[in-house]
Formats: sequence, structure tokens, C-alpha cells
Amino acid sequence: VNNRFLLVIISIVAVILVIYFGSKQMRETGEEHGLTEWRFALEEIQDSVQDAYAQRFKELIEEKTKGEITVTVYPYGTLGTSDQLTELVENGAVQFAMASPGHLGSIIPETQVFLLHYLFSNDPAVNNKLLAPDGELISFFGDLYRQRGLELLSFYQEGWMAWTSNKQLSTLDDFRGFKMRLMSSPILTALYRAYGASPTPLPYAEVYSALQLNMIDGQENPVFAIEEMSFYEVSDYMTFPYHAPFVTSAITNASFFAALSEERKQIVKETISELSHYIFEVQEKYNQERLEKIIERRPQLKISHLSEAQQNVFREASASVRDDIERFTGPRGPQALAIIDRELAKPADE
Ligand code: 6CS
Repeated sequence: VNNRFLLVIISIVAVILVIYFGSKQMRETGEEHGLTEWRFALEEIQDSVQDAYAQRFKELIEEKTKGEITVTVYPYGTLGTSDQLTELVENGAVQFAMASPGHLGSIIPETQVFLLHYLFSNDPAVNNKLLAPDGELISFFGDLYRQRGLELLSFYQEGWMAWTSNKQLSTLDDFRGFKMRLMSSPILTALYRAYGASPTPLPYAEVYSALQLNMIDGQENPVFAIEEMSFYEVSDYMTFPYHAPFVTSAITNASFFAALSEERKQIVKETISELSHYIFEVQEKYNQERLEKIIERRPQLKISHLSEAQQNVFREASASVRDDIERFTGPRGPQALAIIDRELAKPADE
């Protein structure tokens, strides 16, 4: 009787293990195991730039696979914070997501080079070329993402970040003791500390109420986000320092991607390449239209642009962080920086 009991227990455990590992495998390897729904998780809400990217991705993938694959888009707030979305892709529960360097510092520290101030060109079209899916940066970072079980599909910009605040921010003096909300990557803390501010990392979803309750004095984000998250309602000033565009990456689970047929891989790559041009135009349009909306809805918001001389003060104050980049990124950070500098120094038509 005892032996029979043991056998039953062993069989039950075996069935549970097979179901568990089978479904894990299926989540990770996708198509070959019959996965016909691809999940795409965003760090932003509906009608954002990331949503426009994912919705177009959905349309193109469903069209190109003749409906064999459906893509379900999960906007911010439905599956977790930015860091949690990256984890969901790492463990295969979600196939695609956006992952921004602002939140990737502890996972892929090298991505923090994108957060340096006054690194990019003043011309967003030049930056778009630098970040293009067929560019050197994608293959360089591709290896680093793969080490984390992630396949890097693309980098793209979502527009210049503006500061919104409860006081005018034009000088280093203005930042003294200023409680600045930042995304979670450590280099951002170092940059704002170099300006004399008191950096406060917080998840995106908590920024509005933190501004409203005066737990923070300001934050930075692209204009479309300032509009759709209503940050302008709880800020008196909006300043354009032209210090950094918001950069993000589109990612997928590496073993899911590796298990796709060559044809499906090609479809994904082709779609990503089409999206590079599309999203550049969308972000320009959204940022422009929503700035108009903000001005209309809150005429008392004081909007200013830092002059070149004012920008230079911040450029110089941020240089110490750039010089110390390896401390934040490890040895491959300076290599990434060298690629960026080299590409940006090339004449425009190359
Ligand atoms: O500030 C943030 O945390 C977020 N900002 C934008 C524009 N997109 C996602 C990101 O997590």
C-alpha cells in the first residue's frame, strides 16, 4: 500500500512538473509551441508615443502574418512599473515591451550613457539616424541586452525633456535643495546632484500626486507626457533646457525571438525598421499638438527656453558625471560613448 501511495505521489508531482515546464517553455519559445497571441507592455498610457508605436506594430504584424498572430497591447498601469515590465519580458510572461534607459540602470547599466546631458545633437533628425535599427549602436547594445535574456529591437526618441516645476529653473542656484523627481537610473541622481538638487527617484504613476502634495518640486519628461499625465496642472513653470531627449528601447524575450521561424523573424525586423521613421514623425506631431493644448488649458504656466549661455552652465556642471561614466556603466560604457561621439561627428550626408 505504501509503495502504491508513493507511486501516486510521484506521478502527480511528475504531471505538475511537466505542465509547469511545458507552459514555461511555451511562453518562452512562442510560435513553435503554438503561441498565437503576442503581448506588448508599455511604460506609457493609451494615446502616448509608446502606444502609437505598439498599435502600429500590432497592425503591421497582424497584417503581415495574415491574422495568424494577434498582438495585445498593455498600457502603463495594467502590468506594473517600468522595471517590472522588463522582468516580465525577461521571464517570458510578456513577449514585447518598452524599456527605457531611465529605468534600466540596474539591469543594463551601459544604457545610462543615453541619460547624459548635452550628449546628443541639437538636431533630432541626426539623433534619429544615430539610433536607427541598422546602426552600430543597435549591434553594440544588442549583445548587452542578450546577456540579460532580452533581444533589443530598436532605440527611439520621444522628444526633448522639459522641466516642470514650482519655481523658475534657469541657474544652478535655482536647483539648490530642489526636490527633483527622476527615473530610477543612478546616473540621473548623480547629474542632478552635480546641479545641487536633491534627487528623488519615483515611479511614473506617483509623479502627479507627489507634485500635487509638494513632496517634490519638479520633474522632467517630454511634452506629450506632461500633457497626458496632467503634470502641467500641478506645475507653475515649464523650462526647455535642451539637455536630453527621452530615449527608449523596444525589446523582446531573446529565447522567444530565437525560436521564431526565419520568416517570422524577418517580419518582426521589417516592421521595426518601418516603425523607425513612423515614430519619429508621431513624436514630433504629438509634442507640438500637446504643447498647444497645455498653453490653451493653462495660460498662466510660465514657459521658457534656456539660452545657449544658460545651457552652457549646465553642460559644464554635468561634465564631471560624463568623465566618471565608467563608475556607472562599467568598461563598456565608455565604448558606447565613443561610438556615439564618432557617429555624431560625421558630416550630415554620410
Ligand atoms: O518618467 C517616466 O518614468 C516615464 N516617462 C515617459 C515619457 N515614458 C515612460 C517612463 O517610464
